[in-house]
Amino acid sequence: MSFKSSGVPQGIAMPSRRRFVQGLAAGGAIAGLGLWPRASWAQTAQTMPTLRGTEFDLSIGETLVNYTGSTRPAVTINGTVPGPLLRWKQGTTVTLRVRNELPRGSIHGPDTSIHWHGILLPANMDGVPGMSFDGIRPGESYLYRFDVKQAGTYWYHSHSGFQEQGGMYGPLVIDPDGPDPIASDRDYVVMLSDWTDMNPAKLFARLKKMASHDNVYQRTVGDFMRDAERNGLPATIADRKMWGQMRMTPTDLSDVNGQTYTYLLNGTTALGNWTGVFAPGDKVPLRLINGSAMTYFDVRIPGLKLTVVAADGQPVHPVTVDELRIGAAETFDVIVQPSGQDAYTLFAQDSARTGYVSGTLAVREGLRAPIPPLDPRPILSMADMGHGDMHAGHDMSSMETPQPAPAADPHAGHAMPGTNPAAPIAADPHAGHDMSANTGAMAGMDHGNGATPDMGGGGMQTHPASETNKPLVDMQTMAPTPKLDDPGIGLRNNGRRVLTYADLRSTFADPDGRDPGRTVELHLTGHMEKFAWSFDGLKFAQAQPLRMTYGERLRIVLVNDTMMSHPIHLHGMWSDVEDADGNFQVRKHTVDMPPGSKRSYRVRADALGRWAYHCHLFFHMESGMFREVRVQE
Ligand SMILES: [Cu+2]
Repeated sequence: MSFKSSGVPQGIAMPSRRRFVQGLAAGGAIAGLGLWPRASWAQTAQTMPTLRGTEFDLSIGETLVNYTGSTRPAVTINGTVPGPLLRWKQGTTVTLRVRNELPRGSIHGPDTSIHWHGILLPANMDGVPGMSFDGIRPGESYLYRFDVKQAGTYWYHSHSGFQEQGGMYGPLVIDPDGPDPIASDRDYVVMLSDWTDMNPAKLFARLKKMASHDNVYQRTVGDFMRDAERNGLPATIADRKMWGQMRMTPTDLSDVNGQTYTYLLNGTTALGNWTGVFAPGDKVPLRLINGSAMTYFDVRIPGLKLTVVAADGQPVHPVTVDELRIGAAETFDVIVQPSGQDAYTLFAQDSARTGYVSGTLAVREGLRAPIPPLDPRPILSMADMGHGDMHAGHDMSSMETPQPAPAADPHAGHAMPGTNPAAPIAADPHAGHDMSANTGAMAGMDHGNGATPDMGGGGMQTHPASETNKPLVDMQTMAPTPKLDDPGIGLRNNGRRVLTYADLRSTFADPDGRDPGRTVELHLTGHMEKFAWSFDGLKFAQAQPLRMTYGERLRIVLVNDTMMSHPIHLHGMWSDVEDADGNFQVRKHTVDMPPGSKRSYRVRADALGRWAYHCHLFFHMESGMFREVRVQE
């Protein structure tokens, strides 16, 4: 029966498909409407909808949710945010029938798709419209069927329109066909995400118009006086002038933050208090998934150590830490062993310290432990942005010690393409160094051989010609380094042992074994004020696909020329991250790139077809930090 013949007015969803998902305990306003068909006050682990087996029916629809006191339409999978936990088994073939039941006129429509993040599969099963798949039109279905080759913790999400920001994501766990390294009676998925009441398309429009909207934390006159007293007036004036010329402030840490977002843990807010029940002494595996659109979370459980045993679904040598940063789209499996307290708080604050979500591990439902305060707001330093230690002795950070710049070139400066190179940018007398001589003949940046690249050993960083004098590039890094052992901005010297990328070591050797046959260098570029993001200064529409030959092993070197972190995700193939010496270190599907970093990974081009390659910060991808990778015979 169609909408028309059923007499349901178009533009209004079928009531049966609308369902209230309660995230905020202050949701009494909805109760007043008398619409509580199947409300859940707190989505506990016990009630997280889980689908197991090899055959799955998933319905994409619109569902009313309330996380803030206001009721909004979310785009949902089988009616919930997140969608159901899918539990597959390695070695089976799964069949997933995904039906587009978005109502006509939905702000989230019309087409939809599901991408299985980090899963090896044929290109036409990857779910990216415009690549090897056309998307799923209203009222239609798509049949996904593929062999499950891997095990571990993953997730899935829409790759259409703004649906991922609108609530369309869910956890995915694949049980191994052999013994499970983290087998346990109870393992919990902890899926973190960011919700906004805004129409995501309008949020994107706001970013384009006023990228700094959420960065309301301008430094004050008081800060200026304090810095002047400590560092001297000329240095302080030069510092402020430099930041002014970069059109940002040292407190710009994220584009969208707690000013706009309500953070969710398994689809509920901190007030909803998701609770995982444990028996004292149990080893409890937690499968941390960052399913957010734009948020880096710093996660810890005061009173408990986190033993990290897997990253992006793949096992790593166990490493025990107090805290970890999880970038958008990354997953970490950690094991905790609670004992001695009845309740512990699982605390996840955003990296800019503008908000948090929390849940509880407890011996029974209904308990709580204290929730720690947000950490102090970090301040960016020049070293954070890979510009070397321009201000030796000038500590720009009042809250943390800047990283020593390992490759501090005395000429390390900071270039802003398109600005007058003669204009001094900072106190550094060498700043303003004309970069054009270095950027001439680097088009493509394909070095043609697999020789271990210079990963920040001291030379001045070169830049692709396509990045020079481009309106969409507002800065370039001059002395980037891998920063693998850097906990990250806001996490240094905080008294806690924080996971770094250097800690992540796969339990297996390089699964390919060959040295890369060639090296491709790509720069992550952007213009803060225009909210324009790209690879090599070229937006997706302007760029040629990155071509790979089927079967080849190549090295990708990423250089982050921006002041933002970017979690970079290659579809269809693994990203085998190298250490600073170019040796295989850890297998991932999403590689975090902090500001001023230069990191490399190996790719085996073993999947034919057209694949998406992009920043997993949703609005960065939308604004152009996206490339097609084409693997051909
Ligand atoms: Cu990005």
